[in-house]
Amino acid sequence: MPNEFFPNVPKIEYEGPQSDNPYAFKFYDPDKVVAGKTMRDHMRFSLAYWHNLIGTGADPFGVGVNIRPWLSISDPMEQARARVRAMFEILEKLGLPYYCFHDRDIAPEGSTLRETNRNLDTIVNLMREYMRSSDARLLWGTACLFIHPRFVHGAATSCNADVFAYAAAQVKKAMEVTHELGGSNYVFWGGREGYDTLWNTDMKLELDNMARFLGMASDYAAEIGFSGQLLVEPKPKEPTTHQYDYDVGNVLAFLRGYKLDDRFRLNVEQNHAVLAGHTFQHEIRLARINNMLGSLDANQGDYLLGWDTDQMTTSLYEAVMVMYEVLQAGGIAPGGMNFDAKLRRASFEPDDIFRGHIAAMDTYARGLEIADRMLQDGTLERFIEERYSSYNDGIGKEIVSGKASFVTLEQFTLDRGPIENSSGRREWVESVINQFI
Ligand code: XLS
Ligand code: NI
Ligand code: NI
Repeated sequence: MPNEFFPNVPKIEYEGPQSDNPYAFKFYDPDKVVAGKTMRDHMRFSLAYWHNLIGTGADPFGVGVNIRPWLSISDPMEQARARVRAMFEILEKLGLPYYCFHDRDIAPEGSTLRETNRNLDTIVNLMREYMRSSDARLLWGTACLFIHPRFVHGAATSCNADVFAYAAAQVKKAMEVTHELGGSNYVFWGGREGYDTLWNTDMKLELDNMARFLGMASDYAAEIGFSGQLLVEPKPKEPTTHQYDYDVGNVLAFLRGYKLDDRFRLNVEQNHAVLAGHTFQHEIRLARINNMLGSLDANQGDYLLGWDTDQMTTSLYEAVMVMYEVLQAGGIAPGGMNFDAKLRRASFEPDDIFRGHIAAMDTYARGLEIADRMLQDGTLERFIEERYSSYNDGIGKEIVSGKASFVTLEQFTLDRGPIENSSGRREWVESVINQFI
């Protein structure tokens, strides 16, 4: 077990709910079988390279505060190598089965794309070596098309065709390395694919170009034999005022409109759902019932703040919602639950990386057990079935089987007396959930 950067942190084991050891799981017991699968296989937890290995804790009002020994190494490639060592130490100690990265998280840019690609290859080879003696696998790769100044107007939706070309070349390489590392998915998050004002924007061209870009990307994935899922990650705003991948509903309409919906699924994030004015459950449900649920960015936003705080999930209620949907989707594989989450700025010590992940992993583990008990019990599902039972026969059956028309529905209604409704019982339903929690 590597022990270079976190000498105070042991391998994190399951000790049970009574444990007061901060470096132990209280509820996440990876080998425990729930609903026919181990917790490890249900969750498919993943570490986000950017938040843990790159993030400094800087915010718009203050400088970086995080104590991260590898970040003080001045040679960029040496630092990149140290970050790989630090990542595998975190993965091994937490027993995390997956990780995710942006191309530019793992290796620095050179002066040309050719040089940048060479840097990337060096680090990818190093990662492949580490993966030989580790169980950790790549959940997804992605390309960072938003930090460098060239992406000031976006990437695929930039007004500058040279930038479109650069972005395509960059994504081509990012897909290749994701494939080389055996990635299960590839993610498109349009970091600046949107606009700040329509008064300088050709919206039609930008949307058409985004579709062209995604089409070319999926053609290229097929060309290199990458059979992982291609995922679009919706987000309504930030950094642009209006992001085109606004929410699940918008992305669905976009993909269908451009006939791309059979090539992509969705990577749904809690904080983005909240920013779009939805619950996470709403976004997961909408993706699930349209057979578009691909993977989850498992974090939590602050309901009092209007930006993407990317917090570690500690709300049990949130976790129950998530696992209730995931269980009903039949699982999240080949996607997973990626901790696209950073520690609060005041949690700046290296060991907080472990405490934060333990907190989130335990929260989802409890969420899983609670959701499983809810589904086994079936009270809510029976209530819903009963609530819609008018569609099982009579006029309801005619409606859902497509036999009814406005004429037959008028005939049915014209001479009938008052309609009877029954209560939706929201308060009771929510108290049933509390009984399970
Ligand atoms: C930012 C996004 C980003 C994606 C990966 O808000 O969540 O982190 O998950 O590019
Ligand atoms: Ni994300
Ligand atoms: Ni985010």
